[in-house]
Amino acid sequence: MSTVDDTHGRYTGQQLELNYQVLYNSGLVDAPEHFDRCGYLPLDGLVPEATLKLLRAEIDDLMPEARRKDFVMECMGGTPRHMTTLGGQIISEHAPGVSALYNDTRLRDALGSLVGRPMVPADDPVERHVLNILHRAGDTHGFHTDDYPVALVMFVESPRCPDGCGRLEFCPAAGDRPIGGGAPHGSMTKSHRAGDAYLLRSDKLQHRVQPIHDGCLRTVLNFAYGFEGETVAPTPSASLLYS
Ligand SMILES: O=C(O)CCC(=O)C(=O)O
Ligand SMILES: [Fe+2]
Repeated sequence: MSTVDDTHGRYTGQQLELNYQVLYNSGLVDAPEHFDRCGYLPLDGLVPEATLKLLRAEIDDLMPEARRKDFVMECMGGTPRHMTTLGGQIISEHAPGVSALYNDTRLRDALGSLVGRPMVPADDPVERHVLNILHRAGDTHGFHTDDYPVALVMFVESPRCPDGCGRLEFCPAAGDRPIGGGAPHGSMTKSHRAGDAYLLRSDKLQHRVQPIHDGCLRTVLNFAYGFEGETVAPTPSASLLYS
C-alpha cells in the first residue's frame, strides 16, 4: 500500500504500485516476438495516478540533488544533452521506494515474460534507475544507445503540447543488423502520456528524445535491465550524465 503524508503531500517510503494488468494483458498476441522484431513495446497506463502523485512529491524533494547537464556527448557521436538528471545512487539513498520497485521480482519477471528472456538487475548502481527531466525550451536527450539491453521507461510527466514535442525517436544503430533479423526500419517516433511506459531494446536501437518546447515538462524514470548470463560493456555515458 502507498502512503502520502496528508500534511505535506510527501512520499513516506511505502510501496509504489503499478497496474500489473498492463503487463499481463499487453494486448500483443506474441509480445516476445514483437519485441524481438521491433525492439519497442508500449505499456500504456502502467503507472497509476496514485503512484504518479508519490513520484512527483519524491522528485520535488530530490530536486536540490539534481544535476544540470548541457554538453555534447562525444562517445555517442557528438549528440547533445540538455537535461536535468538524478542518478541511481542518489535515488537509492533518498527514494528507497523507487529502488524497491526496481528490485521487485514480480515486475522483473513480468517484464522478462514480455521480452521473452529472463532479466537481471543492472550491476551499475548509477545506471540501474535514473530520472531524466526535460524542463527548459530546447531540452533534449540526444541520440544514443544504452549500455544495458532493456530499458523500462515510465512517464511521470509528458508534454501535452499540441505540436507533440518530446517524442521518443528510435532507429537501428548504424552498422547493426536489424534485431530479430527482419527488414530494417527507418526512424520511428512515439508519443506518450504521463502514466504510460514502454520497453525498448535500448542497446541495439539508437534512440533520442526530441527537443521540448517552452513551458513543457517531460520527466521519466528509466529502469535498466540486463539479460541473465550476459555481461555488458560499459561506456562512459552513464557517469557523464548522472554524476
Ligand atoms: O526519455 C526517454 O524516453 C528515453 C530515456 C533514455 O533513453 C535513457 O535514459 O537512456
Ligand atoms: Fe537511452
